[in-house]
Amino acid sequence: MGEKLISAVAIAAKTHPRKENKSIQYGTAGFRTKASDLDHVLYRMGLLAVLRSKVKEATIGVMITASHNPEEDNGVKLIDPLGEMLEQSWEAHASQIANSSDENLKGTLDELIKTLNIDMAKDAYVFVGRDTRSSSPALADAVIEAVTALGGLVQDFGIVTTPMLHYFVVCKNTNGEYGKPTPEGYFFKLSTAFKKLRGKNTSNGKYIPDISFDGANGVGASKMKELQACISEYLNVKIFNSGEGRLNHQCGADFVKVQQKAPKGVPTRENVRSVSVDGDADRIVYYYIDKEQVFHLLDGDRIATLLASYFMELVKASCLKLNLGLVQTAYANGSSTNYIAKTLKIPVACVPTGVKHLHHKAQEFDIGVYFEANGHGTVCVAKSASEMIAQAASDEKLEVNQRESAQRLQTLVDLVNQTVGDALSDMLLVETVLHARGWDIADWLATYSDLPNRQMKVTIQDRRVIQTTDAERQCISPPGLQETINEIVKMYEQGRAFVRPSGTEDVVRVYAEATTQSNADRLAAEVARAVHETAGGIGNPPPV
Ligand code: G16
Repeated sequence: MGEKLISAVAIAAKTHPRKENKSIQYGTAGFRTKASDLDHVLYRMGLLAVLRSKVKEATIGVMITASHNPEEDNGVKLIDPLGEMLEQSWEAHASQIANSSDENLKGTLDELIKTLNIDMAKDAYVFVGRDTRSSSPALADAVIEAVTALGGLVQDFGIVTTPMLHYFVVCKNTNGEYGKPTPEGYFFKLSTAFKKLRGKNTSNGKYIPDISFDGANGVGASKMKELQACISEYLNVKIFNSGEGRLNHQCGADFVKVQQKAPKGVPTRENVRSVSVDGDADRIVYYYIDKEQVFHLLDGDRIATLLASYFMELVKASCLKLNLGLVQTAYANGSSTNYIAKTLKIPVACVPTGVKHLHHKAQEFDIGVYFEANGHGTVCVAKSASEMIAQAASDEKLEVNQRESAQRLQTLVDLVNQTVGDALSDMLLVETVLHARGWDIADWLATYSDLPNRQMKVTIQDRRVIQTTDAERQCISPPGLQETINEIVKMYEQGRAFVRPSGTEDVVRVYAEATTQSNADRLAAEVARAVHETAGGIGNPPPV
């Protein structure tokens, strides 16, 4: 086995050398940077995936994508055995291996193998998937070469959405209990649950089974086509931005959420529910244009509240003693948090950005609904809760209504990709709830009113100088910045603002909300200027 490691490291230096002395960190969602800087990182992540697989004695996933970032970027995230994001303690190992010099790589790996007591004689299995970026095939090859060099077995799924790969990994490691680890298995599971929940009536009340789908010119579009083939009699999906334009360029979930406008490439159809997904289809936002041509966004907060309220309704109707909670980040609109706590009366928690944080918090509940405002989220159902639901669903002694509610809840759980946010599964969940309630999109919007908000980006010399605490709501470095933000925020009615370094782009993000759009815009601009002045801004300060 030692020989395999020696030759794998030799291949690293010869074929996948670390060309520059640039440091890179495993961030919010793995490594992300210019694709041209990633070859050595991907090869090394192939090596790490083998080590992880040996430690966990399970299949590990490697997804090559830069999701919402522009086409020229790329990235990689590792997927743990139950389809979750890589365990946090291993992020440090990943960064250490990625940043090691070619000469030190063998020493770094030896050290890790020794410290973690990894039995190199164990087998290793790695699933690989990639998005549609032109740089992705070569990066996938680098991963595959590394896994093979270390004696691991690879299954290459080619172009898939990120959540599909997460799903394959959990299916494989639970011996099919969660479903079949194939694209067909994935589409079958989702479409079967969706059709069962919908029944024969595709319309209901104000609900019309017609939707526009913005695929961000990425993998989401082709996978939506495959899903559509299974559900076409139940939902009419018109697909746009399916690869004819540039990936994520003026389209996709991130563009629609941040710019608060409709994407390019999707014809306006008044009052029609429309969705935008991102470059690897793990995020989704809804929007529509009303007859006055006003754009309305229904983001991750809206999806969270809709799903949580429906799950709660079914839990109550089936008389199950299950605790349900909702997890958000600082980006959640203040109105949504109020609505959850005061109207829905559901416990709500706030954690730092990154689905890994939300996912773990959500697992503390029997049913944990989590969503980032940007549309990234899902529902986690504890094993014990699933068992209770299944038991109630088949309990002949229960009243019919109680039992049927439990049956519906059980099928709803089947429609969820519990491993990670999944744009396709989330869309079918939202469509299920709207259909069940007989709602059109305006009814959904009417549940509460968002506070106007604005997001901005500031480029500074080194974004690591910005450090935060309290789920990123308070800035503790550089000194004095939080005090300045507090002074600015005080001037705005219901004003709220925070800053944080992005984990996927080389920028500092600024979020602000207030009672009017012009105030939210001005508040964001003033805070952005404070960041620029205090934290080493590059270029001209943002205009206020
Ligand atoms: C990733 C993460 C999300 C996060 C987003 C932005 O999304 O998975 O949890 O909200 O990046 O992160 P940041 O503000 O740190 O750049 P995606 O869709 O790009 O994988």
